[in-house]
Amino acid sequence: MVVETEVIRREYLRHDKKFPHVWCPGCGNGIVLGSLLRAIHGLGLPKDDVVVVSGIGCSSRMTTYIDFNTLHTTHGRALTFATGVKLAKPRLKVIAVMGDGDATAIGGNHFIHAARRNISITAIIVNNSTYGMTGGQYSPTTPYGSRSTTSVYGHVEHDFSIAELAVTAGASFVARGTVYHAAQLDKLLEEAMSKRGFSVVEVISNCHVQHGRRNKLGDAVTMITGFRDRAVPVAKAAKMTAEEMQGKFSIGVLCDVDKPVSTEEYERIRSEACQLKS
Ligand SMILES: Cc1ncc(C[n+]2csc(CCOP(=O)(O)OP(=O)(O)O)c2C)c(N)n1
Ligand code: SF4
Repeated sequence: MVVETEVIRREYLRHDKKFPHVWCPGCGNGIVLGSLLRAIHGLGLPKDDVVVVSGIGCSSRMTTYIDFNTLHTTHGRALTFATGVKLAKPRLKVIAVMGDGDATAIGGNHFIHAARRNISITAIIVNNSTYGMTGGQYSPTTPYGSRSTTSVYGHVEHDFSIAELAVTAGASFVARGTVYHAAQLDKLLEEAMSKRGFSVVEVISNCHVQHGRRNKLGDAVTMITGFRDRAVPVAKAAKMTAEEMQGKFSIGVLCDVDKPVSTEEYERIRSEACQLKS
């Protein structure tokens, strides 16, 4: 395991160029980064075949540190850039890393339509319930009643579930993990990256500096172990009542279906059109 970690560190990090990183000590983004690298390594994907695209936010800084083909793009537009890359080079493994604000507030429509289109991209959404980078404003996943810099007396809007939105919008594979369950997260990311079609992994993570501090949720360790206590495996959650699930969330695979994939459909139409022309 130590050797493996050393290999991953040496092989996949741009350690000469981009460290030290910008993340606060204890931020879950580091755990997600580790999981992403272990999953890519585990699948044996050649580095040149991997494209990682991100938007803007603390989590989106991930592309700066990793040695693949990377695109650090504009806020809310990671999936639009990723879609362009995938359409131009369908054989590449395209992964988009986003925060909850990036993916589901400013980028919300792009997220819904990437799922509906079922394009073969893996979306990793680091859900820390806040806009971490810009100082802790509320996002679509900030819980009702929570304090943030834009809801100092308690948030009056209701949060939604990113994973359930992805299922409804038509993604082929949807899973939810947490930064506490790192080994499970490695596996979920491997499954998502192996899937044809749009795959989504929502990762429940901690921003103890912005969301945690304002809501007295404790330090990084307290928040991360809190995920252990609140997470319920999907199969068990299905048998629990809404009251029993109060304050909890399910983890594991929420949806895994096979259906036509837009990149393949697009290739078919393209070759049919080329034949008609010749
Ligand atoms: C068009 C645009 N609007 C707003 C911003 C400012 N901005 C940068 S990061 C960010 C929020 C990031 O939050 P999230 O996506 O949840 O990621 P986190 O930092 O929590 O990982 C915002 C609003 C921007 N860069 N561009
Ligand atoms: S502000 Fe929050 S999300 Fe950003 S690096 Fe710090 S702990 Fe992580």
